[in-house]
Amino acid sequence: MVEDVTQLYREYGDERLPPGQRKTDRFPVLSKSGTPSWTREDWAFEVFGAVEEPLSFSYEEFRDLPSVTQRQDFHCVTGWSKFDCEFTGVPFPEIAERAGVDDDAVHVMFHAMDGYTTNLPLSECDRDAVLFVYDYDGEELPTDHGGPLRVVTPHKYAYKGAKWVDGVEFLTEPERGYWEKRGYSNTANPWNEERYS
Ligand SMILES: Nc1nc2c(c(=O)[nH]1)N[C@H]1C(S)=C(S)[C@@H](COP(=O)(O)O)O[C@H]1N2
Ligand SMILES: [Mo]
Repeated sequence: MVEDVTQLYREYGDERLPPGQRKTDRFPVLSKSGTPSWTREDWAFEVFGAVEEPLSFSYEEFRDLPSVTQRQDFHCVTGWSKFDCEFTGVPFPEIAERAGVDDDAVHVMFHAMDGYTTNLPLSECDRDAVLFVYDYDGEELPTDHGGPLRVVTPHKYAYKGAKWVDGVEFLTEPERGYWEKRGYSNTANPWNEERYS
């Protein structure tokens, strides 16, 4: 079953297409430094920081977690939006619950295999539309788009969704990720055009 979450824009604005964006039917690839290489055998996904129980998953273990398939929109800060992406993966709250997030955790840092990081307040990522994605349109997520595993954040510009994610860290203080330190908005709400800080 595919769950349609393309209506979440109603929380933020009147139009599905955020201001200053144009719709594309392609799915461009955007990466700070190319696609990292990895092997299925060595790949592991770690949950750590302010949690009761740090977790580690192999690719197969991750795929065995309860998953959902959602239809979502994708908004890049450089001005393109792609509607109706079909993503399959594990919702953020499923992971947070398994790790048991400490009461004093307020923030999250996502870590990726290319050295990329990105951050969000816990309250803004602990929602069902924030997915750890391994399949796109019913096929394994292409490596250029972040396979084996990436994050998607349909309520934020797409730089909040780390491709090649291999770690999620719970923090007791806010911190800034790769682009957030280099001039992109820390908050990244597309309907408010929060592009730069
Ligand atoms: N690990 C990692 N994740 C990343 C990036 C990156 O350079 N490295 N770029 C971000 C940016 S700016 C965008 S727009 C999207 C692009 O995703 P796509 O290449 O699948 O379109 O990934 C985001 N996640
Ligand atoms: Mo981007």
